[in-house]
Amino acid sequence: MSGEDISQELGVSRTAVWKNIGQLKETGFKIQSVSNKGYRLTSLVDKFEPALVQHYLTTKNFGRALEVHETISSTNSRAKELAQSGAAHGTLVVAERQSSGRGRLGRSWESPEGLGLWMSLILRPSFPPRFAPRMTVLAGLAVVQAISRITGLEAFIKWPNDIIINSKKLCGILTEMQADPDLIDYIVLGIGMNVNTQKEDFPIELRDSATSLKLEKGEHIDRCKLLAELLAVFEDLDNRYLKTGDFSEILNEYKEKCITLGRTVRVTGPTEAFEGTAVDLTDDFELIVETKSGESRKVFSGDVSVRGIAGYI
Ligand code: BT5
Repeated sequence: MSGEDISQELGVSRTAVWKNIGQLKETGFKIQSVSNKGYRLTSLVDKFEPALVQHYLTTKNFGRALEVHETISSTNSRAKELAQSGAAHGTLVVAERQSSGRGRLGRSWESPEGLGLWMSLILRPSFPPRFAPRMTVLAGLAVVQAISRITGLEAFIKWPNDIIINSKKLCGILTEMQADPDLIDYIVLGIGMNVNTQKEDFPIELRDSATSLKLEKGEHIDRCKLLAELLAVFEDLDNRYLKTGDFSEILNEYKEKCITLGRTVRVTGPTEAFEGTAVDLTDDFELIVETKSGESRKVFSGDVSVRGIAGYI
């Protein structure tokens, strides 16, 4: 496109076009300039460039307030700070790299630069705190649906919060909440997804248990498009739940994608460990496990390993 056409279309001077093209190139967009012809965009920047993310966004609230970091300790920690100081429902924090990404129970989350989706969304739902796990359900389903739409890959959920492809961990979800006994102040929903990670980018101890979209699909994935799709699907699910107030249908969709059900599991709780078969989920998102002696037990915390899936030792 010629500089003249761009300046006319946008109603700005040729100098402004030239300056902005220079800035875009510095950001990482690949733009060829051919004298007397114009500019050609040959590739987009492989970064969470706010303008690019906004360009793809179709949501009303999710991601409309956006903070992007090159490096941050943890997007969840940053989102909690923002939420404490009043950030709105739907505010999003994204980073290219986390220096101390967090998993559950004090574990760490590998978040190498430019290869993943490390994000935290601030939510201020109006339901009571005991329903907070429902957000994890919505998030898990949203991740699975967004992956399917962007890559065509079928992902599954390991209860409560791991996303699995080919028996390996692709993504983890960390839900944190600040609440009074009967009112949620905020939920920070952290999602960590390996997107363009190659095998050698993972630390040795994760190479057999972790995977990425690129490893599974065999091609580079546009992280900005993936982010926008994920937010769109997530907001849709959230609206659907808000509108109907009916969670059972959504929980049924989750169950269909839940790889834990019907399998042998090992539950490691704070005080004891036992094995059994995972048979169902309750409406409160507890896992029902039938032990070998025929006892039916509800699990709502603790770690559950699934035989045959990443992490079962
Ligand atoms: C989780 O914890 O799976 C939740 C991870 C949430 C990460 C996101 S990133 C954005 C936001 N900001 C944060 O600081 N956190 C959230 P958990 O179920 O505890 O799993 C942690 C375990 O997964 C570790 O002990 C490793 O074994 C494994 N692991 C660590 N990094 C991994 C990675 N990149 N891919 C696959 N597995 C990983």
